[in-house]
Amino acid sequence: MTKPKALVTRRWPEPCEAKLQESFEVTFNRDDHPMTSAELREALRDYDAVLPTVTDTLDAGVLSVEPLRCKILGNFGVGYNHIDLAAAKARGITVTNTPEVLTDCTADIAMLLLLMAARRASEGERLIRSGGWTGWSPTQLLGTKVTGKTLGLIGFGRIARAMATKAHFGFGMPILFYDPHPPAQALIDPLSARPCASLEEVLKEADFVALHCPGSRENHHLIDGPRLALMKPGAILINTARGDVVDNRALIEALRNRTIAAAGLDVYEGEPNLDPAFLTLDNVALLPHLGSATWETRIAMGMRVIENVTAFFDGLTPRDKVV
Ligand code: 8YV
Repeated sequence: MTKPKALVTRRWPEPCEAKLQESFEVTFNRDDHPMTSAELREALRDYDAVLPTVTDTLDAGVLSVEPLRCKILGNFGVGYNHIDLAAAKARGITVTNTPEVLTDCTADIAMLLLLMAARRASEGERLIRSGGWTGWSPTQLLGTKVTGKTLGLIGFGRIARAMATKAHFGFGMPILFYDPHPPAQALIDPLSARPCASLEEVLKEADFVALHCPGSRENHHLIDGPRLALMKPGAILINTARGDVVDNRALIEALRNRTIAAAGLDVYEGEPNLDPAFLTLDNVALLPHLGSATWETRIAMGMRVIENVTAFFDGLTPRDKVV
């Protein structure tokens, strides 16, 4: 039997690339460049399966290609805001993602950013690297205590709950959350987490606010200027979800005017071209979309994509079918 043809849009860890080749005739993007719309359109014409990542914009225009050969988009990642699901569905293309395997590592990055922003870690490292550190002093780089402070979560899915577990049991943090589709009570109770009736309630009450909602049209600029203004003056915002969940200009203003104390960001509007004003602010910790970036997790993500596309070509419903 001939193997289905698959295109991997970006380089994967080697064990995943090797495994994929066992069952597919695979083309790799050897130099790992982000693919253009034209390349993606060509891929949809030439391959049975296209295995994209967050850097591939598969919008209605790209998905309108004729003739269409692609039958499945096996996304390497849990978020699929870069794929127009309605357009994929209309073209009869199955879409899968990779939930669960990146939950802990993404929550770890959210916790890392929380600690970095609260304890001014980036500023400290910059001071040392610049050669400007003249020694310890009682008032140098004073930050905000983390232990015992209240953590507010926007969205209470898997990653938010993993973050809550680390914060609550590791740092004694009481947990608040807002989620229009909350999980089962049995998942809330062990964390002693308090559901809030509105997003605004979380913003007003929490010392740290971490965003864990999906990137989507509905959540575009969910955190805007008026909502940032509701946060406590000493509060810190953490975003490991998607850049456009936050109005980045409004956040820059809030950080500049110290309406909030600080932020920790892993994702940006228009990334990798983040607003240069972020680079002028000391009270923001910046990471380059590292949420799931561990060997263990990236290998597990690749293997999960392989599991999904293999099931699909075996005539089964893939475990992580989105549409
Ligand atoms: C991925 C992520 O690395 O899975 C997601 O949604 O944001 C990241 O952890 C990236 O999206 C890969 O496509």
